[in-house]
Amino acid sequence: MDSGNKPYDKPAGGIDALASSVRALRKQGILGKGAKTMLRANQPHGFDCPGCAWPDRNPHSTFQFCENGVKAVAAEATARRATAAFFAAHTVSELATWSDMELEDQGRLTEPMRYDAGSDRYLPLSWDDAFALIARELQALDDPDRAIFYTSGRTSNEAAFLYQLFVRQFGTNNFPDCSNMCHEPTSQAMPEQIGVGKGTVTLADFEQAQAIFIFGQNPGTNHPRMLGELREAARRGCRIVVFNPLRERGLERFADPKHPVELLTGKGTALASHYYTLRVGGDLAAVNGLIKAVLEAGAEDRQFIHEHCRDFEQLADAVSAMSWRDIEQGSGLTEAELREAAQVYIDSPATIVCWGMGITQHRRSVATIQSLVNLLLLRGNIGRPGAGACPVRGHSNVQGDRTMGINEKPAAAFLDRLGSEFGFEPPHRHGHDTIAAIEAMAADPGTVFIAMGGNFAAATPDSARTQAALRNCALTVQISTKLNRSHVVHGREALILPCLGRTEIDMQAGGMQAVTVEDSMSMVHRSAGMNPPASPYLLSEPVIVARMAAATLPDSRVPWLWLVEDYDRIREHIGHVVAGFEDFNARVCAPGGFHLRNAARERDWSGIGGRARFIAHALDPADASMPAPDLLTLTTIRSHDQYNTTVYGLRDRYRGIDGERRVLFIAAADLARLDLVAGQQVDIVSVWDDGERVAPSFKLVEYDIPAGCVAAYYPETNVLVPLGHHADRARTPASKSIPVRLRAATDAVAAP
Ligand SMILES: Nc1nc2c(c(=O)[nH]1)N[C@H]1C(S)=C(S)[C@@H](COP(=O)(O)OP(=O)(O)OC[C@H]3O[C@@H](n4cnc5c(=O)[nH]c(N)nc54)[C@H](O)[C@@H]3O)O[C@H]1N2
Ligand SMILES: Nc1nc2c(c(=O)[nH]1)N[C@H]1C(S)=C(S)[C@@H](COP(=O)(O)OP(=O)(O)OC[C@H]3O[C@@H](n4cnc5c(=O)[nH]c(N)nc54)[C@H](O)[C@@H]3O)O[C@H]1N2
Ligand SMILES: [Mo]
Repeated sequence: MDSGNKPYDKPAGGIDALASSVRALRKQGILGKGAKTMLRANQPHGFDCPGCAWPDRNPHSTFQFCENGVKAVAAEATARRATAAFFAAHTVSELATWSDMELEDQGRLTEPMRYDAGSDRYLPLSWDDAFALIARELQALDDPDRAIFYTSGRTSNEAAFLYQLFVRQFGTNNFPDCSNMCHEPTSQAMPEQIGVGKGTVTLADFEQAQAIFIFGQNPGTNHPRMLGELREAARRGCRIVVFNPLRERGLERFADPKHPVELLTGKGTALASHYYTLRVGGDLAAVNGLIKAVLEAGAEDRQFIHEHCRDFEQLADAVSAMSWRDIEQGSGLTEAELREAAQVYIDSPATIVCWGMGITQHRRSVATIQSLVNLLLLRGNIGRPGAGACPVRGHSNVQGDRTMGINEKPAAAFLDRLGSEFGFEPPHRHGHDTIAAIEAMAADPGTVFIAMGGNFAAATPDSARTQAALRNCALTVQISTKLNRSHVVHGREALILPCLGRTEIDMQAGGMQAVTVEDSMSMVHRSAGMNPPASPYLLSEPVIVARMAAATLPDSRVPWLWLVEDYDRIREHIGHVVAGFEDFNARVCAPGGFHLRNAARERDWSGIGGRARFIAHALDPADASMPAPDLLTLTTIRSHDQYNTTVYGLRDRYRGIDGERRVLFIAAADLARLDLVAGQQVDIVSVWDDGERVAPSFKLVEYDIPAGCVAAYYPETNVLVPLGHHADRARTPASKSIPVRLRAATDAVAAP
């Protein structure tokens, strides 16, 4: 292979993972202190790792080593600081030319800052002045729907609950959140079929599964602790079946750094027993191919279907109308491959199906997820030990934030309980999701945009349009731990409000506070930091929300400041409002916390009329899934050295990339067909009905990827994702299937 791309032939994990962790600690200046911090991650009296939403094993077990967990914690516990002196030394126009990595590398934010247009700099201001400014701008709006409140998924349950209460008392449901770009299609698809929008498995099921199917997920990078479960499963003979256009090293072979023999021999354990490199976007066809093969073999579980399901005939009819030719064309897999995978499914008495962003970020994602649930129901794999649906969430509390009411389309029953608990009438009009929020900001120069964490300017699609929309706002407020693009792409007025992170001590009048989070398998547990705050001026997220609310809503009867003296008081209210949280304070004290009830897991279908439902979906016509000859389908992925928009470094170890991020993975066949050579610089041009979007200067890297498909890192490629290109119904940006064309690079690398 060309241009510095050396395929990685060792197992994932192993010595290299340890070495990379040490490098991360050294880079953040916390090599000694960091080790102590790490030992408290995901421990009963420690903090919840901000890395991902994968659940913790036994809370009493020893520390679970996780390379990317170390990087996430180190990035927060860093010794570096972005102080007022730093902001005095750089204009915002200058900072806007820096890369995402350079911005985050400045370290933790230390005090509240306000944009000063005269000097084009951020200047310090007091917290009181910051809250007064927010209150003034919000109160000046003639309509509460002109304010937008974004949430990223690290926000704790307590902060999220207070935040949605504040915003609803203010009068809007404008709650775009990172879920809108992530597992929204999952939350749309599953309730219609099984009555719940969350995964139905726990870690105990991973111990009993006989087959685990993994669609569009890269746990070696994004959920490394999942590899430990897969390793155990593989060693006891469980089949692991992967559908992914890229051969991800972390799904093929893993050496657990905890196991000295694997570490020293460097051999590791083989994970995937079957690996299918389907076309990008080929999953809907592939899953229906599996269903067709199961039906043709007469291997459906008739008794389960008879007792528990409805609309089986519609599914059977729809699938029998699909031809194997269309399935092969749509999936890029052969009938024989799909029959082989279906046989693994048929032979397994208990199967888990996992999925990630490779499934959700497509136009037909809701249909694909409903097909995955159809596949599970077909053989009774919901509500059986060792079996079930496992959507693998991203941010460590993204699932909890939704549970707490961060939802632009809240259920009426939730609003009723919220209203009666606090004696007000919450708004019922649906609010803006992420895409609608961008459109609204672009259209209304008076918008107030407040972000609880995250990096809206970089994470969202159609970067040029989104950034123009942010610049159009009257006020942008970013509640953040570290400097990022959303601070340098701002409204006429702009505030940066620095907050405590997970690893830090949160001291309030009532003593040291813990918050709570919910993981991807619905375990709710406590998280308490133990490092001194990065700066004495930081406030906790709940306190920031309470003080915004107290300043903005002087007539509110909620005792905002009293509630945040002791977060037990917030949890008391959560227990009254949120179903499943009764007696919250007592139950969450159990080591490891408690599991939220999941009706589907108990085969209780009372919430959906007494039966689970098959929902059939037609395939796209063959010509729609096969793009025009010079068009390629671009999927945007994460490197091993990033956390979403936070770029830790330039090394994507398992894919053999080092020292750069502007690379485009492309098949040898496409290079030949398009008369291109590896190492050449190209501009990527996305093709859409409202004109071209260009991402300049990407280096071609020849890669084992199906012909017609290319891959590149996000967020650099978000400039290519048209705002109108999103999942049907769920409106998740279709950032894993962007129609693009390549042309020889016209320019040197442009600014970020
Ligand atoms: N270290 C680290 N951890 C993280 C994150 C991070 O950025 N870094 N992000 C967090 C967040 S918010 C999330 S949501 C998760 C994301 O975790 P993942 O869901 O793993 O997300 P991605 O890396 O975007 O893509 C997953 C996989 O989808 C494959 N893929 C691409 N297109 C297709 C397709 O059309 N079909 C199929 N079947 N596969 C496809 C890619 O090859 C890749 O292996 O991880 C969380 N954890
Ligand atoms: N093209 C493309 N676009 C995508 C994706 C993709 O795969 N492809 N993935 C999408 C997905 S799955 C997601 S979830 C979104 C992510 O979207 P976001 O959640 O908006 O983005 P992050 O990069 O996770 O946010 C990073 C910032 O969060 C702040 N932060 C970190 N910790 C804390 C904390 O404890 N409190 C507070 N208040 N702030 C904190 C820091 O300032 C940091 O700069 O991106 C989406 N965008
Ligand atoms: Mo995500």
